[in-house]
Amino acid sequence: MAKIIFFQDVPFESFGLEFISGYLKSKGHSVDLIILNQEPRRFDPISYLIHEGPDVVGFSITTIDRQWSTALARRIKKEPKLQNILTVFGGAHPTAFPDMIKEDDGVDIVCVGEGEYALEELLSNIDKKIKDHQNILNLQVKKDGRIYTNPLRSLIADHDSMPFPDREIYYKYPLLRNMSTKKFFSRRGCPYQCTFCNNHYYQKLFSGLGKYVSYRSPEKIIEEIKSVRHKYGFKYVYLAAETLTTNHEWLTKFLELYKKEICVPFSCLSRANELNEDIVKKLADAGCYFTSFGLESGSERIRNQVYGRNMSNETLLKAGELLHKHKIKFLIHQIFVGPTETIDEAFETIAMDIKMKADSTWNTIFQPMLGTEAYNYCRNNKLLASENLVENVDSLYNVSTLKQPNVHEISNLQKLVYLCLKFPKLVPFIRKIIKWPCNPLFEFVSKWNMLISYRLRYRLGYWEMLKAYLGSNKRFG
Ligand code: B12
Ligand code: SF4
Repeated sequence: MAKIIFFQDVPFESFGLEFISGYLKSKGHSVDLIILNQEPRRFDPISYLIHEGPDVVGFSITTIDRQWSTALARRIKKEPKLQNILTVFGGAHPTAFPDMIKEDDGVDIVCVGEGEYALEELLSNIDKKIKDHQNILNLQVKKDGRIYTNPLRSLIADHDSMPFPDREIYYKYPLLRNMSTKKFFSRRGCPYQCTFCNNHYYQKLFSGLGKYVSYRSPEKIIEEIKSVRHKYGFKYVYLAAETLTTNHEWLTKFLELYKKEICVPFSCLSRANELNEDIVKKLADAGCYFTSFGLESGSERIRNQVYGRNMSNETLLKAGELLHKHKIKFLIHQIFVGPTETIDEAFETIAMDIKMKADSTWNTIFQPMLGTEAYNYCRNNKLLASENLVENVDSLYNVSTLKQPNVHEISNLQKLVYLCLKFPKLVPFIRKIIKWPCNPLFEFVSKWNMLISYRLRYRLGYWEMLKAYLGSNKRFG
């Protein structure tokens, strides 16, 4: 049977790859994954591939992965002993920007949207010695210098009938296997239209192809949690979906089952407008110790007009109160250097953090992601410092790709949020020092904040926290 090897640069579990691997293995194909920074120093991907002889090499990439992944693909394509290997790219970046196939000569195939069926068809073709893959739905295929573009197939409708995500490909690495928190994925898609996120254009891209927001059944997730507990064990559970709290009926059923059958403390993502007294109480009652949600900006103008969040300060403050009341700790996600954001508006974010008494904050610098409305807004308003920066950026925490007043000051503020939240009296002083050049002290405060947030979410011990941090520094998220 055909063999595929995926490459990833740093250690985190990609649900996309776990779902794909589960499905491919159920059809008899051989799947492996290499996490480059978890291999010994002398590890050479090219020698490894020559030794293993896969048919396909796969990359699941977001925009920040474009550089390292296409560089490796180019090396593969140049190696005379690897001429039969096909390189396939899928995930958020190729879905938003399939044209990468034209720009990167190391890329043979890109997948737009879900990859389970498309990859299986490709591997089955290989098994049958079929060399033409130009007609596989969801794929764009390069052959003899021509690009063949195919329509999209329907979205997977019945997730319960699919195999469980395959964790084996990740858990051969002790760092991931031994994490005391294990993650579970409950649904695909998100119904909101925040302008900086991929979901609004996915909703358009997949319109007419089935339900964009689709849930696994509570029973099936509980079954998966039990099987992971039995096989690998865990102390805590992280229920990862863009937001767990959208559908109250589904959630109520899930929480009842969870409490009865699993009864282990868990954390989740939520959205402030989805939290009312009833649901927060149910979450707490079922063992939720931590949730995180987006404030994004303390300025209602930036939050609602620029980011399309459609959420008032009052809603956010109410959510904070309820979480405090029911003793669920919370982290606030927020974005600095948003398009047209002023210094005063950035300080409105700090004021909201303090008012809400957030337990922690997760602070990124705005990046206009290809395909999003926010990207178009920046391009149309000539806010992009360079069109290319967007594709070449490899961190969301340090560099703004916008040209507008106060980028320097607000980028510094993004690094000092921790101090503002812990010592509100320092805010006037921080207003002054953000004019200084960025320096190791600012960087340290920012890193410390990330460590603390990570520890809080996953209930890590200090040692576990440090190991996880060092392992995934660049993609901490
Ligand atoms: C969970 C999640 C994470 C997790 C896991 C990341 C991962 N790569 O799986 C963590 C917390 C680690 C994370 C980190 C980051 N994330 Co994130 N994350 C998500 C989230 C909320 C869900 C992803 C998911 O699991 N979906 C469910 C699975 C089943 O779908 P999927 O991953 O899309 O995979 C399917 C297809 O894409 C395809 N596919 C995927 N890979 C491949 C590979 C091949 C070869 C093929 C053929 C097909 C294929 O088949 C899969 C199954 O159908 C998405 C939002 C979203 N709606 O996608 C953002 C999202 C992917 N993240 C995003 C970002 C920006 C990041 C970070 C850069 C943030 C940061 N902190 O620095 C890092 C980058 C990490 C990385 N290198 O990938 C952006 C990416 C935008 C872009 N254009 O790049 C998204 C889209 C959110 C947004 N802002 O819009 N993230
Ligand atoms: S709620 Fe979160 S996942 Fe959903 S569209 Fe907004 S930013 Fe994206």
